[in-house]
Amino acid sequence: MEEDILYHFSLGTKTHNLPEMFGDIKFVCVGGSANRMKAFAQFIHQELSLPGNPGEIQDICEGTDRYCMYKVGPVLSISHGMGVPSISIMLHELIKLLHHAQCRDMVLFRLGTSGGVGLPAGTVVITDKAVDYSFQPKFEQVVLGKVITRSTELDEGVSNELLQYSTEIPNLPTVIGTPCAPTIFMKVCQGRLDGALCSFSNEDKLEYLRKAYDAGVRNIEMESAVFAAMCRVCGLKAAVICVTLLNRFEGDQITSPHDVLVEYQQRPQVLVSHFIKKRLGLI
Ligand code: R2B
Ligand code: URA
Repeated sequence: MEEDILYHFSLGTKTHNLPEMFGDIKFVCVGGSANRMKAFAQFIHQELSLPGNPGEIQDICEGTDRYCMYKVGPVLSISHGMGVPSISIMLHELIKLLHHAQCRDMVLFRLGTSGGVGLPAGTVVITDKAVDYSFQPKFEQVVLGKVITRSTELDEGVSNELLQYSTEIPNLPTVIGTPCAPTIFMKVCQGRLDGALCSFSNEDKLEYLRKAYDAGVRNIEMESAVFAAMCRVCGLKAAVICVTLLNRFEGDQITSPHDVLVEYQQRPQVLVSHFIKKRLGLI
């Protein structure tokens, strides 16, 4: 392409010098919420002891309100919204951005939230592979009316490194597990009884969760399957780190107080920050 406009980032190959802006990126961190990814960028700024005021970091995508993006030294922090369509649009533009910027040897992380399956709230789950609604490690997409199936395995080396670092951090209960990532809506596809519509019983729900647990599923969220599939097919090293907000065997509604949920959501950030500092030789 003579020119590539990354419309949802408000960036382009003719309007911006992408190699100069992004060429030194080594760690790309994505997560659903714009505020959380801004907080992560500010946290990493402090953790890496970078010059300047973390409170003044600029949203690179401020020309659009679709996603937010912050660059902090070699770390890029981006929001992706909720669900497969939203994260897919972001990932297509992100992967092209990294290509245009000639970035090399990066690691990508999804830092997220999830419902635990047999795990207490606050547990950090590092993903080995994401599974679909039938607990298969695949992501299916319809392209030109045909189903394309892609593998959802993540980088084993990065996941094991993260697990090892988790033991060095206090109060960070962490496991390696499989998230179930049904591609559609949180309430129905995750077997919740509290949707506006619900066509199954509590027994049906518990039976589904038990089957999931027996298949190795330890949490349920919405984006890791497409994230894993796209990174894998593009040859990018990637990991998914999601904290559980509740144990789905015990309920469907997220009832923990706000401050407790905020602390839970910092746990994946603390782990990824530790990984980045280790890789940079800062600790
Ligand atoms: C986890 O949390 C969100 C839904 O509440 C969704 O983005 C996900 O995967
Ligand atoms: N995010 C989800 O997708 N499901 C949950 O249960 C909690 C957070």
